[in-house]
Amino acid sequence: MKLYTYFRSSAAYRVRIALNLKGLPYEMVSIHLTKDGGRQHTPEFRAVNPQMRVPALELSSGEVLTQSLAIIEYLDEIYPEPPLLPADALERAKVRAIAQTIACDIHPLNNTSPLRYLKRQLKHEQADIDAWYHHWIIEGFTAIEAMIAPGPYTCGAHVTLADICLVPQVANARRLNVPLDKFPKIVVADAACLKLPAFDKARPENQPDAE
Ligand SMILES: N[C@@H](CCC(=O)N[C@@H](CS)C(=O)NCC(=O)O)C(=O)O
Repeated sequence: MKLYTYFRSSAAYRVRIALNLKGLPYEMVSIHLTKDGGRQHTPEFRAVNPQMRVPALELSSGEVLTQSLAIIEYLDEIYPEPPLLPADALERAKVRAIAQTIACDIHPLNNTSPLRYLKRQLKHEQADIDAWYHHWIIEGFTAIEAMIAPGPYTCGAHVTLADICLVPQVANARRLNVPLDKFPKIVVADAACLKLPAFDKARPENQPDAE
């Protein structure tokens, strides 16, 4: 499989973790999201993903999957071990609720394109944009802190899709100096995950394209 990725992309980070947890080999193609105005906009990459975003996962059949959660759920269905979603429907809904709080409610507001739009089109100052970034992470993390089950991981004793989404979002928060002292359960779950080789190998700083 071929993963179109970028070291700093938290959505690609999610897929790297899932592939590592499943023990699946993959080749990485780095798409630099800022150089030359963003190489995700080249015609070559647009042919891979019409949305011009990473991640995209090219399967050995040549089929290309996009959207990190769709990719991860596909991998979980085709390669069921270890499972990334609980067998119980209620527990599964709780895992998806945390994953979607991050992937649907926090991350889209702090993503490269909306931030670029705030700056270039709406002419906001960098300080306002940073405040916006902090605000949506703090609001989302406040909800997640109340949703976290007794650990060590976000939803209990097993790593799930919720952890796969949480760890990259915490990395973004740290990179932008969002204070995490009000989120002790998030910090503990993040630390537990990062002790696992599958998470550690997927960290931005451990990628071949890291800067
Ligand atoms: N919902 C998508 C988000 C994908 C996404 O927005 N990726 C970002 C990097 S984290 C990107 O490629 N941004 C490029 C851009 O916005 O131009 C997913 O989960 O895969």
